[in-house]
Amino acid sequence: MVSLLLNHDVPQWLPAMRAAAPDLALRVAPDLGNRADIDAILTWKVDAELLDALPNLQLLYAVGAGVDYLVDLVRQRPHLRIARIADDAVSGDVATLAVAGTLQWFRDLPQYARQQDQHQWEPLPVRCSAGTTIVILGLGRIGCATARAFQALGFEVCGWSRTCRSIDGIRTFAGPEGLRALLPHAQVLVCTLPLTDQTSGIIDAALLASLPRGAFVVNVGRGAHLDESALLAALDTGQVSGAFLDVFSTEPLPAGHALWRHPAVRITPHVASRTQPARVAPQVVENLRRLRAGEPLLNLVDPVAGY
Ligand code: OXD
Repeated sequence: MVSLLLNHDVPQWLPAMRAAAPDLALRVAPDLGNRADIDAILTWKVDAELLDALPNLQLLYAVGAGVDYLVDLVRQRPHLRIARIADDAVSGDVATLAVAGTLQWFRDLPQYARQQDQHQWEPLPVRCSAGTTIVILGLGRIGCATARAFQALGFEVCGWSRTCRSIDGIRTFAGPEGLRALLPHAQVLVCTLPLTDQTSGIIDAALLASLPRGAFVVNVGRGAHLDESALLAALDTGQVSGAFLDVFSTEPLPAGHALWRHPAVRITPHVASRTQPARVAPQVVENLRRLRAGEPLLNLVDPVAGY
């Protein structure tokens, strides 16, 4: 068996990996033991120095939903590969938060909470999901799960991705032209994109100006997708009527940041999903078996595309 270095949430991962593969040779960072033995590292963010200290390292196992933290490291070290976890529970959890963040705005729950504080019975106009268009940016596993979740609630759902994707029952668009065509219809814009050189800063002032007036913005991708100053400006003019943000350009979101106190912004502290080690340890073990056997690995990241 190959040797795996655990470099993330050891209290959860160690028992999960032991249960899935009792014979697996495990190391727990920072105790590397004989560094030359280590073939793979299971990690979220990782220091370049650690990778460079492991002469026989071949594989980075990414535990997070996004792999942008690892891609540059691997581009500079072409002998390394990245495998990612593939788990519908993770995509489902991100979808759930995107839907929850949207619905609280869509059904005026903050306003009703304020009214409840005052014992006020004052019905607001009811918005109808049929006829409301949700645009999902990114049609990977998470984007598809999110599109399906909104679709199940009766919204009109359209999806956008860099390259053409066809998804049963969802209208899909691709490339810059597809995005330009779609934005004027996006009453709700949900970002589930991977962070790459192409998608960094994609939600900028020009994009926000292309949305229908009063649109709602959801970001469960990465903070760097969104120009936060442009969002604040668009909120102040009413071009955007609200936002739900789980990710930020700086995390934790600095105390005193204007987003904290904007009344139309709802914030969660990067909690869209957490990989459950016990669920996914068997797929990690299978990939380590393949690594040892020289067989093709599953769920590899393309370092050129960045996801
Ligand atoms: C992520 C995660 O990649 O939280 O953002 O898993």
